[in-house]
Amino acid sequence: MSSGSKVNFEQPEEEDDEDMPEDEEFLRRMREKQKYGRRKSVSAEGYDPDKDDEDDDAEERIVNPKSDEQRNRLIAACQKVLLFNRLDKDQFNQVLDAMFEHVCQPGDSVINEGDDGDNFYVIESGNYDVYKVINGDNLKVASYDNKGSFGELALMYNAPRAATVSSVDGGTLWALDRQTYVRIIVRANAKKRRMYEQFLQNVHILQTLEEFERQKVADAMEPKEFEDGEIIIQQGDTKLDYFYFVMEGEVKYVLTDDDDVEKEIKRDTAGGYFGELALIQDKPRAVTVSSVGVTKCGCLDVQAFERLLGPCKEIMKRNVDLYAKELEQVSSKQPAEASSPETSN
Ligand code: 1OR
Repeated sequence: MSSGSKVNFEQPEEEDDEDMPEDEEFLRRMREKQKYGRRKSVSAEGYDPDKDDEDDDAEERIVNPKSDEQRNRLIAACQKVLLFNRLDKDQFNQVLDAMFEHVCQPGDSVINEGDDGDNFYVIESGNYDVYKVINGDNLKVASYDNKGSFGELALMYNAPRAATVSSVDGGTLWALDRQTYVRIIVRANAKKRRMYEQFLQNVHILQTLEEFERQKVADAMEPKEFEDGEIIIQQGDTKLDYFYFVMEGEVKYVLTDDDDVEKEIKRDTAGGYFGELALIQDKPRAVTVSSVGVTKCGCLDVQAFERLLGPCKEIMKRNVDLYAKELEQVSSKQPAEASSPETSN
């Protein structure tokens, strides 16, 4: 555990079998654990993401007992974590079993830059600031506000902690140990990485990135599927959460003017991207983006966008002028050219 952090390994409360009939798998594991006395052991493992899935069963499973109340809070916090979306039910349950509560006091540093990675953290509550030493100065580079997760980089890339993360006002985190993270998340990620890498190779703005940088974008991308007509981004929204690539299907951009008249600006298909403008300019969303038919997108959260697409931002900024022209055209009621950002295929 990182120095300076206060960790609460919450003790299990007395559990009555009748109270949790829905979680039989959990109980079965608990009984098995008691029967065979299996202990957790955390090793400085290397990992092979392409290892056969059958090997998975041979590996030690970590179970940190929890009360019903804790498990419910844990599930609620984890439901918002995109990284967990691609896990099947069994994998997700194994992750839930292994996670443990980590209560922070104000000012605690949960992660220290340069340390070895021990855990991945999901935020249940509290604000957390991220600091990084840049040119000798310890600068605040990001913050998390009562949601999100952090600490994946050191575990994913077997690297020292890239930044320091500390609790501002105290709060509750859920920690997942390195061994389980590598065994389940990194392995599940390998399949996704291959899928996204192929797609990203053909995305024009990413051509300036090195291959390993593209790989990191692939790792950070999460799939989101939208039904026909579903609103992906709402004009005026100040919640700047994600940046999107269109992977399959089509999206349309609609501007609602001051008289509440809606005007379609343009459409984008596979290879196009959207959502960067508000993130770059730190302004409310400029138009509404919705799906035309079922549309599959890959998205990056705002931290990953900042961290990984920094080198591409200059190219994206060029589109700001293009957007302004498109909006101008629409506002002056001239039909918009079928132009799209230079990144779209
Ligand atoms: P980690 O395992 O390296 C520190 O431990 C965590 O802070 C890291 O994983 C990320 O989850 C999280 N650069 C590096 N790490 C960041 C950053 C970041 N933001 C959050 N983390 N930024 C780039 C700074 C030049 C800030 C991006 C907004």
